Amino acid sequence: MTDIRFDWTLAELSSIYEQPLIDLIYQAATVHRRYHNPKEVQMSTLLSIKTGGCPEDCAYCPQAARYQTDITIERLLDVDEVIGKARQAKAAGSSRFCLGAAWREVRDNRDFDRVIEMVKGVNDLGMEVCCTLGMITEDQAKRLKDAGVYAYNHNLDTSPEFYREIISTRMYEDRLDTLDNVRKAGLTVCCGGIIGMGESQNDRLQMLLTIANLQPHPESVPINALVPVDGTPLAEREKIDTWEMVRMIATARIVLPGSLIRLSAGRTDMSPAEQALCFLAGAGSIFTGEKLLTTPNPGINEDRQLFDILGLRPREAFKETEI
Ligand code: SAM
Ligand code: DTB
Ligand code: SF4
Repeated sequence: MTDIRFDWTLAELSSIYEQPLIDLIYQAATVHRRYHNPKEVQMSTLLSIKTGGCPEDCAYCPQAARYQTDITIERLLDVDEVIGKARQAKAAGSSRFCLGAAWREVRDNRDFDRVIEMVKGVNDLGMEVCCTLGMITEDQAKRLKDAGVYAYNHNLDTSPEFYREIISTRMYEDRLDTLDNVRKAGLTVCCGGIIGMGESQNDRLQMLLTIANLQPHPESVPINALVPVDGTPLAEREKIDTWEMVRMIATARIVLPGSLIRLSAGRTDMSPAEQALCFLAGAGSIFTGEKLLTTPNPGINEDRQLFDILGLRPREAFKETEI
């Protein structure tokens, strides 16, 4: 039996990641079955509530104002529109609805008041509400919690070293501070990263190590494959090898036994068989719906077919991890 540990070392993570793939998947699947129901997959739907025009310089991101990308800039959506989309997502089987804004940070202004109204409305539908709004203070996080937010997403994205090559407008420390504020406010934490940006294996494992040493572990850990977008500095990056995605998910599964590992961005480039390997390796959550924030995602029909083939079913909202 694997205990939940907070003292992993890089050497341990490397030896897990580098073992023969067959053994790695088996080990990860064993942990997955010990802590979770392998037939249940959380379906989470994203909605970009404020799109583009972001002052940050995240090299992967189509929403950074400084890159010429083919997105439509949109101001903060109306509350009713957001609740309508959440209702549709719920009807399609989604249990979590995540509001994403192209903001550097949350400000105490009328826009934030409006987000609070959106949260209340979506929470009233019985869905887990998640927000990803950039950096946040403890007081702001508490306000979200009081309005009914269940989880806050803020990614570390990569290792502290490689981070400097990807983002210059904020520090790794700022990210850790936000995660701390989210935790102190009593929200659950959703924190993961991106692979395929040109980072080394060590960078990936360093990121995982930082996450694995957060106490408690984030309840949800999204592993994104870079979606290269024209106009961004990473537009020409090659697609990440699926085996690396599987290894990353499996390693995360093993070192974070109680967390839900999310097979996140990048599914449109994966075949059903490749995605099946990720579920076998311990992915217990996906983003559903035609769009992530600004880029395409497999539609609900495709995902229903995949679930039917594999014998998977959507996980209910507010379900405790089964241990
Ligand atoms: N602006 C907020 C922030 O940066 O925290 C919230 C939204 S931001 C788009 C959320 C996360 O999406 C990023 O931290 C990154 O991990 C992921 N992301 C953005 N663009 C991506 C891309 N092209 N491929 C993969 N993941 C991406
Ligand atoms: C996460 O880890 N991935 C999601 C969510 N958290 C906010 C975002 C992926 C964005 C992919 C690029 C886009 O659609 O704009
Ligand atoms: Fe802005 Fe977030 Fe995109 Fe960075 S990832 S440019 S902070 S929207």
